Amino acid sequence: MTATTAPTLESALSDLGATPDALTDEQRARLDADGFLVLPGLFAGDRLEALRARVEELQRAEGPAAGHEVGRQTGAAMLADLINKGESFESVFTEPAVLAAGHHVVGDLRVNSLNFRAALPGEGHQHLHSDWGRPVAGGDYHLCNSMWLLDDFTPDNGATRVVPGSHRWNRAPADELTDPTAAHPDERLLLGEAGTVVVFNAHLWHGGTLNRTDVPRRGLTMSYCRRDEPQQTDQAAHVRKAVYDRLSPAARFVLDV
Ligand SMILES: O=C(O)CCC(=O)C(=O)O
Repeated sequence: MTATTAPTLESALSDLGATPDALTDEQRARLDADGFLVLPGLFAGDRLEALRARVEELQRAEGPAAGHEVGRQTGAAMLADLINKGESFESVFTEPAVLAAGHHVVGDLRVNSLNFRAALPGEGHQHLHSDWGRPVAGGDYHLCNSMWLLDDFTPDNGATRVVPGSHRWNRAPADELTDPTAAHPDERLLLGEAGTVVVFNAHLWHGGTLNRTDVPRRGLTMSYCRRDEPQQTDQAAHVRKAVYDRLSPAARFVLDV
């Protein structure tokens, strides 16, 4: 009988292709300095179409309850617990470059959650915030997020804004800003074509902006947390048998199921 070896973080990342060469040194340096990294065309083509189609099906099926697992937001359409809601989402949390970036930011990681947010026409503006509730010092990061652009993000349709470098400030926007809804002098809009992924250190100050068009601006948020932190979606509690059975040992390790 052959004994199977339980995956380790290193073996899981390696099996999934999230090896050191999944990112260049320059990309890692940019993620460190700016707090975000744009990866154009990462899932353009059939993958993009499959994800859009599944999101549209789920929105029809879930109706007004959609997003209830993580709490609904005014001005936005939400979906949550997506890893359990379609096979096309399984290649999102195992995407080598994004996983490698998550590992670079938080070290020993597991999936935090995979959700969907669409800024609705005429709405969607958010406070500048960090996804981690409190400032951290010395690069002790707990959370890395990524925005998967299901539509082009344009200056008009509610693209995410970020304040480059703010993840290194060890300050919370709510404590620093008189009006966290106002434009920040250093903010930048994350613009790109559908099929782009923007990985961002979730300690970076960021937020959705107002969608001035008449169609929703859609994106998936795929986040990883440190392995010793609670997940936004408790994957072991939620994972469906069909999903578990399909996943490789390495993917199960990253999901922590
Ligand atoms: O959808 C976006 O542009 C950003 C969403 C976000 O930052 C959030 O909901 O915390």
